[in-house]
Amino acid sequence: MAGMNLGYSLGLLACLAVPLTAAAADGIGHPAKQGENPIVRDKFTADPAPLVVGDTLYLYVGHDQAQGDEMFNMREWLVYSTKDMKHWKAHAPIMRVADFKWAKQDAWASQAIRKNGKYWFYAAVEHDDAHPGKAIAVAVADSPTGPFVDAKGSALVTNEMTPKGTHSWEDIDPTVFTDEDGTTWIAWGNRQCYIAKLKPNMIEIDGPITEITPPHFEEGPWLHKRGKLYYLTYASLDRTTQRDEHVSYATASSLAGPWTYRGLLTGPGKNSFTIHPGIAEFQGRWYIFLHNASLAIGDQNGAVGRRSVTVEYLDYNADGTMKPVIQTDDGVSVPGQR
Ligand code: FUB
Repeated sequence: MAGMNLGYSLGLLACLAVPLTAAAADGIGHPAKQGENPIVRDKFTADPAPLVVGDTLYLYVGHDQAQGDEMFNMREWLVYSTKDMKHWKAHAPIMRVADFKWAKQDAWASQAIRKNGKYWFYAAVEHDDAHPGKAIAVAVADSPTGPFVDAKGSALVTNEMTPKGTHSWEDIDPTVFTDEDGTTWIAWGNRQCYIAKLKPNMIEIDGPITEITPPHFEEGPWLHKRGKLYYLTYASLDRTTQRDEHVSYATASSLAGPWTYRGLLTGPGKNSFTIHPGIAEFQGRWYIFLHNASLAIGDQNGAVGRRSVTVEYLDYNADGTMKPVIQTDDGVSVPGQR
């Protein structure tokens, strides 16, 4: 999102008239064909972050509430759940940015993880004037649907902790992953990508913060592992050839790196400058969640700050590389090809 052109976003507002698919009575305004994209149709949602707990996949999202030509207006995080990837249940909002007393605004990208019987929620917010710039918050709950409360009473990461960064909103979009040895790692960033370990208490950084910025890194990193390979998937922007963010990825044989750039995974999200990957294995199949701005709700068109989460199957080649993902309207309503 860095360097985004406001004139461009205003232009988008003028041309994004997409009819709303008829809503059904399942609480998320879903179309008749379960599993189609976008997943949620009665609210604008962005920055999807899946978490699998037993037979249920929980999907954490930011609530896009931009009005008119506002760029972003995000005040709370929502969670949805499914047991079959087709029928989704809406739960109460899990947290508002105002629940972090030290934060000013911006319920930006987040991810939840389970550890030691608790659910830990990491999220990007705007810090108050005590530590100007974006920051990473951590909250905790006993259940994946909350209620989540501020776990630390202060930021986990502030702008001063990454002094070599090129701008004040670099500390956004946390992704968390617990390795085989039980250590939880956190990666985040915008234009610069950082990685660090978390202490066992989950609310403090343990040791150094290392910069690992892969080619064309923009924001939205997501860590996952399949077999012996670690993946760092992220929103990318080749500023010489691309207008909107795509998704690219890198792989490594250890979270400490080195990371090998593997190229593009997806194209841009329809009508959206931003895109944001979230990856999970659920019931024997891999999925990638993304967002686009193709949905209209009433008289509100999709826009830079009115996005909608989607899901696609994610498949791998024999060498562990991920097969390119084509973004579809069908989503997982159809069997998909491996
Ligand atoms: O949703 C606000 C910001 O836009 C996120 O933090 C970025 O990943 C981008 O999607």
